[in-house]
Amino acid sequence: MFRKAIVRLPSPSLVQGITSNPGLGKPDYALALRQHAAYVAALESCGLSVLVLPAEGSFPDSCFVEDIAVCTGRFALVARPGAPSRRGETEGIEAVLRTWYEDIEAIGDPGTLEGGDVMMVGDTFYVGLSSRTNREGAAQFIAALSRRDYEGVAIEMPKTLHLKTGLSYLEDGILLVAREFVDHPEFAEFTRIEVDPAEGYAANSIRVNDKVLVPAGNPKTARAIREAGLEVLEVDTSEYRKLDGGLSCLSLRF
Ligand code: CIR
Repeated sequence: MFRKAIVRLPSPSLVQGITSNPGLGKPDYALALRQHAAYVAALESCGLSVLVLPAEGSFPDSCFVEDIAVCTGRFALVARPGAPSRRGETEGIEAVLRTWYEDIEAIGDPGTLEGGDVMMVGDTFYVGLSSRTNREGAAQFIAALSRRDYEGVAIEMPKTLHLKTGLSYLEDGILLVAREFVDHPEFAEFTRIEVDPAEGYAANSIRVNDKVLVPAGNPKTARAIREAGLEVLEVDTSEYRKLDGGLSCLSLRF
């Protein structure tokens, strides 16, 4: 059960955020702000109390707050982004996390790890080895997990940005998988919902207590999740999609 979320407002510099797909165009900042407010309202409707951090203009991608920390039930981790332009985003997050956590660790040089590469399944944390999370960062995190009786599993990844770009755990043994992860042997035991290739962006959906937030405009995925017996809440993140960002990236939930 999640009770809290931390989000960061986007700043006007959002338009300079990293993207692998410039063809989608620049985000419309006014619309991004409205979508952010609706996202916060959606989290609140799932029972979370949401801390909204102020915009941070020097870091265009800083609204993707999921990447700069990992919040577990037993400790918090300050990440170390692999993207050089994002490295400074972690400054100040430890002080914020201190509100709830006494036990906080941090990834150290030469390790890099972004929270988008971490997927929690009960007491097991899958860690994607991506272009943003290196072996050293994953090893540091997995060591920190095992010191708290958690398990960590490093995952060799296809060329998706983050592990959760292509994979989302919806609880109850259900895993949402996009095509590149469908045959991944590590996830064979899950009840898998395969995302239609035309809706690949919806592989980044999030279970928040009794509901699953699904990006708007992905009807096949929304239907499949409903058919699995889960309640769906559609949330429009079109402006964040232009920067490869999705629903999970916009918050830390714990
Ligand atoms: C980036 O490339 O870092 C941002 N434009 C998007 C980050 C998305 N975060 C995530 O998937 N957890």
